[in-house]
Amino acid sequence: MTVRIGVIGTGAIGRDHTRRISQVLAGGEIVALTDVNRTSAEKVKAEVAKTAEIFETGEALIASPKVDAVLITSWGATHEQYALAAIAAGKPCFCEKPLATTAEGAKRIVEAEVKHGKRLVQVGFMRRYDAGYVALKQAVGAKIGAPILVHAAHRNPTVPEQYVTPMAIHDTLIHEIDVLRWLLDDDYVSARVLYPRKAARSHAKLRDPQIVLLETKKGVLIDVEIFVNCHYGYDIQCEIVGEDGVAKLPEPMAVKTRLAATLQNPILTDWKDRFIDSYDVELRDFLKAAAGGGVAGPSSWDGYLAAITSDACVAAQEREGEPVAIATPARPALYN
Ligand code: NAI
Ligand code: ISE
Repeated sequence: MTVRIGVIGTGAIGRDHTRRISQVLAGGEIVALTDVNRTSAEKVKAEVAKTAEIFETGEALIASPKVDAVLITSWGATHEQYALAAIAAGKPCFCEKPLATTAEGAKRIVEAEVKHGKRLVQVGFMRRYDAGYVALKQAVGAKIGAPILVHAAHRNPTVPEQYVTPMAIHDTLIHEIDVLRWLLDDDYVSARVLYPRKAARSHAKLRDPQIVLLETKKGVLIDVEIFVNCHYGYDIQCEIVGEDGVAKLPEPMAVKTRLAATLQNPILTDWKDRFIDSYDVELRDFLKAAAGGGVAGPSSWDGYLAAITSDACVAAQEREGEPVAIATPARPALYN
């Protein structure tokens, strides 16, 4: 069966996922597009989805009988309204991270899905599909003994002007929040944020870089550096220290050169390239489950727990250095 897909938000990742479904993956067809900026939807239609119909609103796209399943790739603060509309329509939806920009918003999605009685939302936590993270998880389980410490870094070369301090958490750190909970099979109990001096490339509304310290129920201490104006590249690092050894996330494949008396190893600069395979695999998973009318992969529950932690980290940003407690609610049976 070919799943007929509608895409809400045709910016950077909406365009890339549209290209992926149209040109790379089997099992899906982009039949509908919408964006508050109609010109963007028209451009994406012309480039990678020639037969798609352009809808005036996300709600109209979700309601259309032409659309079997939905991709929500608009700005984070708009995800909740579309996820709720997709659940109300009984249609599977792939919602880019964050599920919602607050825990309250994410909770409303969980409650709607539980009421509906069936999972309909996959959250775009693509790192769970990344071959490097999957290998790291295997090493943590089988080789290095029980984890004690995690050192991680999330570095972007640059971010747009409208990127402000809390986005370092709900737009950027949200990836580590989810993938480390999954890697360690653990939950968070507290968060702290520390700031060094502000980097020269930052701006008035962005404290960059920053260090987030997370503590887990099993007693693991995690430090994550978030540096979104690091300039030199897109660099994701993760090292886990266990009882018996240390496991490190592999570097992306790159050709080393020996030139002009220098040994060089290139570093990627764009998240689209760094996780290109993981996006393919997560959407293949989505298309497969959506063909049967459901979803698999990271759930609304995962999105909700990430949002609870994200809210705590934003509060910790405002209380520099002070710990903020994180409580994990009881899991509804739907997500067992
Ligand atoms: P973007 O700004 O390039 O594109 C967002 C698009 O959504 C814009 O064209 C905008 O006009 C449109 N839009 C905004 N509000 C809308 C609404 N209410 N209805 C319809 N369209 C609307 O942003 P980008 O980078 O594509 O990010 C989009 C989402 O994807 C964000 O939630 C972001 O966190 C997530 N993302 C995930 C990545 C990952 O690695 N998984 C990578 C980049 C983005
Ligand atoms: C962006 O939205 C992403 O999800 C990227 O993976 C992340 O590195 C970046 O910081 C976010 O802004």
